[in-house]
Amino acid sequence: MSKQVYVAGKLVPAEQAVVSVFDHGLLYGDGVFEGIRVYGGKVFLLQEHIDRLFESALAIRLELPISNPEMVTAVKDTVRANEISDGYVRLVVTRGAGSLGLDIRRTANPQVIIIADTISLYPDELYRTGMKLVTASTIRNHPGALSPRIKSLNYLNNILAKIEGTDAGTVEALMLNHNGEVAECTGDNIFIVKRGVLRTPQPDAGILEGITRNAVMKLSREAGVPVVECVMTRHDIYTADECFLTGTAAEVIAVTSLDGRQIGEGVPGPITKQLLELFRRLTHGG
Ligand code: PXG
Repeated sequence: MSKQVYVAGKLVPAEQAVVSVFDHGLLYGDGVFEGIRVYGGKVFLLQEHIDRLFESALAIRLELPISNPEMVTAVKDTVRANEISDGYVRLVVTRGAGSLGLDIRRTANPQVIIIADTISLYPDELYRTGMKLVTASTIRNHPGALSPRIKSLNYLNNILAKIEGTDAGTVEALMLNHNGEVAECTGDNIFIVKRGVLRTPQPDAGILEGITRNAVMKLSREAGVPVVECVMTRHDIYTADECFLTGTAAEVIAVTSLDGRQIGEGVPGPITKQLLELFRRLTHGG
């Protein structure tokens, strides 16, 4: 069976799924996207992802050509057509083809693209041992320039930070905001545990409000572990009992050092392990 991609309102074989070289998504990173997991044939937290996509589009003044419920159906149809049981959906909306200029009034036909595929994950080993992080010198986008709450097609900010992590031999990198406070990682949100309380930066710290983040905060509260959204500095991470990241691809993964400094006992902590277990139960319908 050949891979089917949703583009221009229908499913077509992958090799026929194309957009114009004049599309402002390509020319200017003018568009929005989502990354969603499929577990056991079910699209995980689909409505939350579509709602965030519509909010990102609203924030960049991009009017989607299909409605929210139509988008839900299109994603489900694409997953089914590709017989994906455990995998990944990439949902992309571009401004559409236009002239070689910034004026959006000269663009037409925003493109909705849906790709359902397999996903490459961090090795199991990393979940057992925890990952190392370094702080990138590249700060997160200033919210007054381009809000990190928008999941836009312009990810250069994060890519530059990720390169710094790769250069330092880590798979993720910590990004600070314009005030020097902890924001998030390049594709994951960050949490610490201190004296039995979960702490994470608030949305207006200049972060993407992760859907995994929100799900883990709910699981934590239900398990009796309080959660506080607050300003965090690297001092809080260096002196934390536990640290972990959350994200669609990563799920929940322990962080055991930052900038070469050991965090807590240097191994995945008990609350981190409990939340990973609870999250995995949630993804598997438990
Ligand atoms: N922060 C940033 C900057 C992200 O891009 C997250 C946090 C976590 O959000 P969610 O909603 O996933 O819990 C993200 C998500 C990819 C990819 O292919 C990236 C993300 C998600 C899925 C795939 O690079 N980033």
